[in-house]
Amino acid sequence: MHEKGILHQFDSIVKSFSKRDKIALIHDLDADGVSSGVIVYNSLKLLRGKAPDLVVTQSFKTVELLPKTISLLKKKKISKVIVVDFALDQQPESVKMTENLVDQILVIDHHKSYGKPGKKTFFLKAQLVSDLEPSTYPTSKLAFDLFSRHVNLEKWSWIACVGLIGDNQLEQWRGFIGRCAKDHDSSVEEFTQIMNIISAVEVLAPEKLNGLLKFYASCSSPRQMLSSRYAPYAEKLESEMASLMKKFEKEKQVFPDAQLVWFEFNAKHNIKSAIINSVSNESYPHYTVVFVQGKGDGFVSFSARRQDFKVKMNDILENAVKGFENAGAGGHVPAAAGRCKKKDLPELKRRIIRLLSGPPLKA
Ligand SMILES: [Mn+2]
Repeated sequence: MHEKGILHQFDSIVKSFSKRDKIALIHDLDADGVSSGVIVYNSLKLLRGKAPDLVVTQSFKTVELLPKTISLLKKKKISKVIVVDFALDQQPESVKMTENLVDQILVIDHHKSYGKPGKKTFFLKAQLVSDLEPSTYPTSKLAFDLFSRHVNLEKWSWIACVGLIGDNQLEQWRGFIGRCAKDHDSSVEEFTQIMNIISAVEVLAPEKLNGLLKFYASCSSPRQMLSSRYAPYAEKLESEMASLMKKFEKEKQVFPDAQLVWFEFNAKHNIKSAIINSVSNESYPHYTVVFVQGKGDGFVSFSARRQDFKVKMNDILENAVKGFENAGAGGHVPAAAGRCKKKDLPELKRRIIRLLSGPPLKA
C-alpha cells in the first residue's frame, strides 16, 4: 500500500475513537517510548474527551505483550489497544492472543518490519510513511506528526523533542528541536535533562514509570518535569554511570580486526543502555560497541551500537542468537539489544566476532 493509503487508514482509525471505546495504551520503557505514550495519551484526551482507559507499563523491555498484560486487557474489557515504540510484529504469538480479546490493535513504531501477523492489527511503521531511515524517525515525533493531522499538539511539541533526544536523534532534528525550545521558552539542555530523568527512572525505579507517564502527560511546561519528584533520579544514575565508566576504561576488550569494543559487567540495575550511547557516540562512532550485563539470574542481556550505519546491529544480534534456547534479539541498524543464557555467552561472542570480521552481511 502507498503512503497515502496508509495515512488514510490511520485517519479512519483515529476518527473512529469514541468515549465508548475501552482503549489501552502500551508503551516501550525508554524515553522515546514514554514520550510517544504521552503524545498518544494527550491526543486521545483531545480527540474523544477522555484519556486511555488503561496505561500498561510492562515489567521489562520486550517486543511482546506479556501474559500479565493480556489478562489485564481481558479483565478491564479493553476493546482497542494502541502500542507505541516496539516491534510487536516480531512476536506474532502475542498478537494473535490479543486479537482474540479485542477489536483492534494499532501499532505506531519505527523498528524494522517483521511481517504482518494479524488481521485486526494495523502497523504504522515510520518507513511506510517516510523515506527517512526508520531509526532516525523516533516514535514520539512520528506520533506527534500523525496525531497532529487531527488535533493541535503544539503545547506538547517539547515532549516529542525529549523522545528524539532519547533515541539519539538530536542532529537529525536540530531545526525542529530548536524551534520547540523557543516556543516553550526552554532549551536543548532542558530537554536532555528531562530525557535523563526518564532514563534514570527506567533504570533505577521502573515500577514508577507508569506514574511518571501520567504526571508527564499532565505537565504544561518542561520546567514542571525538571522540578518534579522524579528529577533526583537523574543524579543518582549519573554517579552510578561514572563508576561504571571507570570500570569500562579498565576492562574493555578491543578487537581491531572486527572493529569491535566488548565490555562485560554485572549490575543490579539495567544500566547498560544508559551508558553505551555515550561510549558509542563520543569514543567509538566507527566501531561496533557491545555491552554485556549479567544480573545473576542465569541470563545476560546485551546491547550493540554502531553510529556509522556500516554494519546492521539488528541483523548481527539476530543472527548471533539463532538456535539459542530462551534467547532473543532485535532493534535498529545503529542500536540493537538482546538476551541469552549466560552459558551461551562465549559462543555469542565468537559469533559476533566472526560476523564482524567477515564480508558485509546481506540483509
Ligand atoms: Mn524509539
